Amino acid sequence: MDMDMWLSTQDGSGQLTPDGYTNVDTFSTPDDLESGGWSPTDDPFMKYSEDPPALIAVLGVTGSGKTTFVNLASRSHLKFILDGRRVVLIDTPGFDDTHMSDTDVLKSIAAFLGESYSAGAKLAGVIYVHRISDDKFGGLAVKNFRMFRELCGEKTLKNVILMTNMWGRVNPQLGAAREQQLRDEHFKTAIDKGAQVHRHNNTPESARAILREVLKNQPIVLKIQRELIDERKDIGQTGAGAELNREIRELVEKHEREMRELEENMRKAMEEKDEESKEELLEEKKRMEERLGKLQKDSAEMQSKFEGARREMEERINTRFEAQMSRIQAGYEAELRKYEERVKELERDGRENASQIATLKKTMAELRKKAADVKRCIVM
Ligand SMILES: Nc1nc2c(ncn2[C@@H]2O[C@H](COP(=O)(O)OP(=O)(O)O)[C@@H](O)[C@H]2O)c(=O)[nH]1
Ligand SMILES: [Mg+2]
Repeated sequence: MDMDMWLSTQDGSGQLTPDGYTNVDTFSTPDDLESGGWSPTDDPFMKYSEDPPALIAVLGVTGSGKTTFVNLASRSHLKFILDGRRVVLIDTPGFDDTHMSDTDVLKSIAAFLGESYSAGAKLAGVIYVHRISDDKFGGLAVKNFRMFRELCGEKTLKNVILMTNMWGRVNPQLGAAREQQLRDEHFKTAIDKGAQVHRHNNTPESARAILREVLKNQPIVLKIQRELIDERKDIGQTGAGAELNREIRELVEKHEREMRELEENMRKAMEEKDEESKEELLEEKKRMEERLGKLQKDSAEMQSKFEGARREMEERINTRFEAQMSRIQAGYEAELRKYEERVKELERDGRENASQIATLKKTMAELRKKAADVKRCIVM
């Protein structure tokens, strides 16, 4: 699998660099997000101080420059400290990845976002990357941007940065004209609801300026996070899941239409005894059938994949929850034992401590109740 969604470790010695980063000792962590190896609650980086780390997700078409930006902004560490703030950059695969189906891409992004939210980690913002060097906002851009909008929802757009890059590959005037067109068309509704457009010129300074812009934000809960955790929807029932479903259905229909046209042309070629065209059309038909088969398979597998992802996510959440609760329960029990000791001591000392003993016993009863409540949580 390509390493699009991952986090690496950080090393260094705790000193502040002139550009605002702090080098810190290794935060050891498994590095493969996609396999569920990284969990926000088990990672010491997340507990480094009381102030929760800022999670920033980076989305966009495959090849738009997400990984390059993430590496530049984080100095290849992905988890880092900038201006004293802990930051985690989340690199994602695009909805058009060559190695992963769109269903798998959504599955992995959704599971990660759901799990982080249930662990109490919120996002400081989302960066959507778009190449200004693209001469049009093509089909893949439209699809990725739609999925992005569905994942984020409307209310979180003020924490969204629409980042244009690859300015070096386009004449500046043309780039500026395209930028204006994006503002007027594809990005318009997002901008109207608070999204900001930023240029990135592929330098560390430019990447840091964008991070600092995101870090000003109040943390948010994305639409998909609310849907998965608060509303307990399946991935397929979320806005993003429904959008993907629609995209796939549309493509299947388009391919089926094209297939019928091909067959019609083949029939004509046969009537006209045009062997060459017939051969070509046969080839084309075979390719089309393959594409259609793949899409139909993806569509059919979608539901079961999404259900599997939900189950796995819940299992991971539960396991962590149980561990957390067990720790809390053990804490109460340890405290209770201390109280018991104290009561015994006071009882040995004589009757004049009766009121003190009564108070302690009341606290003990409360602690026992708390421990029992926590235990009930675990059993459920
Ligand atoms: N000129 C230019 N090239 C870039 C920029 N960002 C990425 N690239 C190149 O674009 C290609 C795809 O980038 P990558 O980060 O892998 O895209 P991803 O698929 O979105 O992660 C690579 O060859 C990068 O070197 C940029 O800001 N400017
Ligand atoms: Mg990448």
